[in-house]
Amino acid sequence: MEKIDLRTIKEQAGKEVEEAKELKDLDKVFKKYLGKKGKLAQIFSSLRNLGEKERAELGKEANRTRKFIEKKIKEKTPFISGAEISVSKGKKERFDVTVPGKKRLLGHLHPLTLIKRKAEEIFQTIGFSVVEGPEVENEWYNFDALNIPKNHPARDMWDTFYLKGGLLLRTHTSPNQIRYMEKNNPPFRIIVPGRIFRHEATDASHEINFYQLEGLMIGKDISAANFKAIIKEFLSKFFGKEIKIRLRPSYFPFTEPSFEVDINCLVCGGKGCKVCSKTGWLELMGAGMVHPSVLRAGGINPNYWQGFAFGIGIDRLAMMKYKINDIRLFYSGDLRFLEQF
Ligand code: YSA
Repeated sequence: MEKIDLRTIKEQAGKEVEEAKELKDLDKVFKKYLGKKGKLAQIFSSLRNLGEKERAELGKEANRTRKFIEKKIKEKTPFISGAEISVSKGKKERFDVTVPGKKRLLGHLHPLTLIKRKAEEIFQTIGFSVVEGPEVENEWYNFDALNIPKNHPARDMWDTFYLKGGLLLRTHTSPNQIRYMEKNNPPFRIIVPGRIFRHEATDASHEINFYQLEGLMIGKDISAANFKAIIKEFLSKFFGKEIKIRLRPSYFPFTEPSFEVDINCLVCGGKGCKVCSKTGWLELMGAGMVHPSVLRAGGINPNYWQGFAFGIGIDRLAMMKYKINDIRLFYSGDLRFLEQF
């Protein structure tokens, strides 16, 4: 008889705990079954009227029931109190003004973005407009229009990622020379910063994905001397001091003459390190006087107009500015590195 009572008590208490919606409901269940005058207390007090064996048996069972109900109430409490707190939020939430505040962590721009913006700012002060172009290009803009016809060995200068449908990931920012010339009449001076892609081996100064800043200035009698003056002006403003550079004759199908500009390595001060391949110089940009075929491809008459173009490696500019000895650090996602800028 008593055993059946205990089973019923267990079932009822369990059900009532389940159905409890507020803490005061749980409190009621507690009092009803586990309180001083609760159902279990009555059973415990009835034990004294029983024989030894029966008392031991029923006592054990009553203890198990008590533990069961206590556990149920304990498990349910956090669910109800959590809900009650969130319901009461806004209505009666109080702030303890003496609790120390949590420091807000502010993000910041990536070093390459900082360098890109700085370069844009300086070129704008010299009268250049900032233009953008697509990262996915076609062969016409990336190669043909730049005087690099199909099967021309010069295409191998750029290790290209080809996509489906005759498209590719641009291997330089130079396609934007054509895109801009098609839609604008000279004279003009523009820069086009952007991300580019090359399928090549990486090392301390080479990445497969990096950033360039294209420059193009077209006018009546723009010369290589103008190019040199502008680049020197840009570099001295960018680094805040006179910078040693050297122009080397080079070859690009889209410029004639062509040259490359090296900067005296600022990571090692020109002594030689892994960034400058122990030469003391780092190649910073390719440049030259725009080839007449390129002007024609852009719809500009080379008999009236001429100018220069250049492509600066933004990553290398950043390496020189911040004295970074490995380009791959920029793409490592390592916060210990990035937090320093
Ligand atoms: C040349 C003549 C022009 O009229 C206009 C632009 C140019 C530049 C040409 N389009 C070009 O891409 N030349 S380049 O292959 O020598 O790259 C230009 C610059 O990008 C390099 O001087 C270097 O600073 C950077 N660069 C090249 N490969 C790189 C790289 N930076 C990081 N990783 C790489 N793998």
